[in-house]
Amino acid sequence: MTELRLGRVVASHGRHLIVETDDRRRVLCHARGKKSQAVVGDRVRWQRAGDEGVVEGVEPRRNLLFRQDEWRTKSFAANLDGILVLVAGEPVFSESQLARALVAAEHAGIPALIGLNKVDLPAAAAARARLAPYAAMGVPVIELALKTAPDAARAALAPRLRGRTTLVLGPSGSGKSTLINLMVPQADAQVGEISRALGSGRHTTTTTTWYWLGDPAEGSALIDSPGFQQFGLHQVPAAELAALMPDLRPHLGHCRFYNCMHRHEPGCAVRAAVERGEISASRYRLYGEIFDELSASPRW
Ligand SMILES: Nc1nc2c(ncn2[C@@H]2O[C@H](COP(=O)(O)OP(=O)(O)OP(=O)(O)O)[C@@H](O)[C@H]2O)c(=O)[nH]1
Ligand SMILES: [Mg+2]
Ligand SMILES: [Zn+2]
Repeated sequence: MTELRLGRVVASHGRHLIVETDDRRRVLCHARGKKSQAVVGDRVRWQRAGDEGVVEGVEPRRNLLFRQDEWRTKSFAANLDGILVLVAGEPVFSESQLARALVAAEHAGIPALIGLNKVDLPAAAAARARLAPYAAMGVPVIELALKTAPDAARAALAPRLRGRTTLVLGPSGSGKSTLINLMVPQADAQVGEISRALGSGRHTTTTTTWYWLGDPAEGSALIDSPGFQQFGLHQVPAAELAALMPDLRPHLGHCRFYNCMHRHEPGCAVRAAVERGEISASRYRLYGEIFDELSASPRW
């Protein structure tokens, strides 16, 4: 038996993985067993099998960002230092998706940052207003015009990304590819190499991809992921949801009933805070929407 080596998963596509060795060589690997458990960002043990490799095991993870509906779990990436949710005024972003991504990040213990892109467009004003509750609850919101003011955008992003592994999430059209191309001059080359190895097309939007920002020794990386329509949060028990929302959290423990779910109960400190304007109506509405989803019994 050949020896097991350590590597990092830098792309995944179905059962195929690209593993990067510590001396930066990339090897197409297959996962042992029925289903690949490894995701981008994982450290894995693998061994050679001809020109290719077989992943034999996944090292323990620091964290894992995933979404979960009633039936399926979909992992984004592992061992992250941060998540950058990129949104824009045009196309108008779904606040529900944004809120859900932030709850998932909080649940996984990963700090999140919001990038408001396309601030050159008139629609930015409305988007900025919709993001005000997020800025107020302590999520950094950085304004970007990735296409029309790239130098300023790079300067705003660079210190946030330095020395960290950051997953970029966001709806289609928000500017994720524009961001990757701005921050990673070798992006085309890196993605071309991966596409060739996976035998997939040039625009592999179904693939999650790791990009080094500059010299890998500096440890800065961006992970590009495909967009998503649904963002299920079934990994979160309904009763824990409020504690994962930083604007609701300070009011917990002040309700009349110790087991208050902050929906219709009298003497609810969360609803009182909504009435005083300390929690925004949109955030409380999203709390209710997600809470109801998590507390409903599974459909058959
Ligand atoms: N006005 C304006 N347009 C921008 C800006 N940044 C990106 N765009 C444009 O927005 C469109 C979408 O950008 P992409 O980078 O392809 O968006 P994406 O998030 O990768 O989209 P998907 O690949 O579909 O998920 C392109 O036409 C960009 O040129 C900006 O700062 N201002
Ligand atoms: Mg794109
Ligand atoms: Zn309450």
